Amino acid sequence: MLREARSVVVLTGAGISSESGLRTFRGGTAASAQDLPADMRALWAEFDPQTLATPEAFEDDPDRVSRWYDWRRLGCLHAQPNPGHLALAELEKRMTAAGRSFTLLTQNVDRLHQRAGSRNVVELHGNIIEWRCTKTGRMVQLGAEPLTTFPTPSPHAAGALLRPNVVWFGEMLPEAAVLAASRAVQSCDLFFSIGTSAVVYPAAVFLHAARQNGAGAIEINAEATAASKVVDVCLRGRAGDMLPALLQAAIRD
Ligand code: BJW
Repeated sequence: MLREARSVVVLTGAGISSESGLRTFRGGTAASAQDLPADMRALWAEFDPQTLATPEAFEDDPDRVSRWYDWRRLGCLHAQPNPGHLALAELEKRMTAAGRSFTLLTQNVDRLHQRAGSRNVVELHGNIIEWRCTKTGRMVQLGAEPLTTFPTPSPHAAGALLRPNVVWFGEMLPEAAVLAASRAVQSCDLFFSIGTSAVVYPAAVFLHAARQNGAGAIEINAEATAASKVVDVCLRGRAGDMLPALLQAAIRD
């Protein structure tokens, strides 16, 4: 299917970054849970994305939520792209060189795809590396050091705070990202769902839209998910094993 595809869309989720040591949202444990500071370990243990990753949680307790996101921001900066990320970047390079189309939709906020060399990346849920002013929306580039004041005052407006430039539950996805994703999905003939539980909307809709347009679909996941029954093929295993193998098979003459 991959050898014949003219236009590929890949949707990735937290599972592809788990082999870089970043935790997934639903199920599983941190690759290095024992290394976590005690307060962060406690937060992960009780972490429910639907209650903590919300504007309401930030309003209720900006100190706790900012600390949590700053700690995760540093984790993302220190993490390295793994063979799954690298294989997708290589696949994009080869497909575009051959005049074919490749679009990577990611729900991940960690920027590991870009660091692996992927170019045509659509960030559906923003990113954790940049933070923005709660009043003006202006972006602030943070350094590699931990923030020192929580909650963090915005330099752009008196009384305003900095928040991570991610999409929380109940918030709209960036319009440009949704538009770019919808366009790519409309014209793709092969869709991959990789390392995502496929339960968060509207990202989860893209697989169904691609199927309705007649695209083939492949899932790569360690476990069965909401996407498994919708795809043509389930490749059950780790993305960091499956993707390099798939790349090799696809480019074989
Ligand atoms: C491996 C592996 C390995 C492990 N190899 N695989 C009812 C119906 C429909 C929609 C809604 C509804 N009620 C509410 C909604 C809307 C809501 C939603 O979808 N809720 C559902 C939970 C029901 N969505 C929203 O609110 C979105 N906005 C929106 O809809 O706007 C319109 C609107 C506004 C107001 C009201 C209503 C509508 C926004 C969603 C934002 C999601 N944000 C988060 C947090 C980002 C910031 C942060 O990082 O903290 O995004 S939540 C979290 O989930 C994060 C992820 O991107 C997202 C998806 O998770 P993902 O990536 O799939 O990870 P996991 O952990 O779930 O799965 C990992 C998978 O990897 C597993 O399957 C493993 O098996 C696998 N795996 N290791 C391969 N090595």
